Amino acid sequence: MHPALVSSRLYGIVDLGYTEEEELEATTAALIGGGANLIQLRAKGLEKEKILALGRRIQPICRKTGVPFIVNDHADLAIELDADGLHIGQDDGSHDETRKLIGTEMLLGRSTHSPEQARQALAEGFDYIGFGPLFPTPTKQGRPGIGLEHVEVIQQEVGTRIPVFCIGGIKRSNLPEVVAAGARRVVIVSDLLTAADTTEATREARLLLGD
Ligand code: TZP
Ligand code: MG
Repeated sequence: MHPALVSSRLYGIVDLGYTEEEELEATTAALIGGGANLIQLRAKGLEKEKILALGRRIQPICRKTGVPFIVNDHADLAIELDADGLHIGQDDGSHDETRKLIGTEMLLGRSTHSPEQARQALAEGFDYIGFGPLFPTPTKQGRPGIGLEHVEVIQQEVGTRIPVFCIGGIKRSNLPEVVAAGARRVVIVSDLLTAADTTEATREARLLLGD
């Protein structure tokens, strides 16, 4: 397991679908302050120049606090921003061709939507995976929830080798159920970003994840 990820439990995403541009630094700091162990910049539909500018504001905060900064989708932007990692989806190319672009140092994560895809990502050599959406979520429209039934087996088979972050519709309110189903690590987007106090919400999520 990548050393930077061994103790990771909660993966926070600064998603421009929820976060106002002016709030970028404050939201990043709030997620980190509350205990998020990784930060991703996700800006679906924005132009690359724009994402680059946003990334330049987030990256230094992550660097200063020692929290890995992950860029969604764009290998070139991850390189340009001197990010700690890149996250790609099922349709964004193979592990090997992406690894060639970003070099050996950066973390490389993959979204997976089934047990087969999770096993495949481990076999290909990804550093971590997202597994879900567990529940349908407005943050990723058009994808059915895969439910909790495979969480335990994937945590055992894949999650003991590389971090498995369960994702999709996870909230503080259902987190106990997700943990009881076998999840050890999670990504939570909207529940943290729409909370009245993101720092406090993040802290609560960390507590609910347990030791
Ligand atoms: N990939 C699978 S579900 C999802 C992504 C990016 C969105 C998760 O967001 P939320 O708001 O925590 O459901
Ligand atoms: Mg993608």
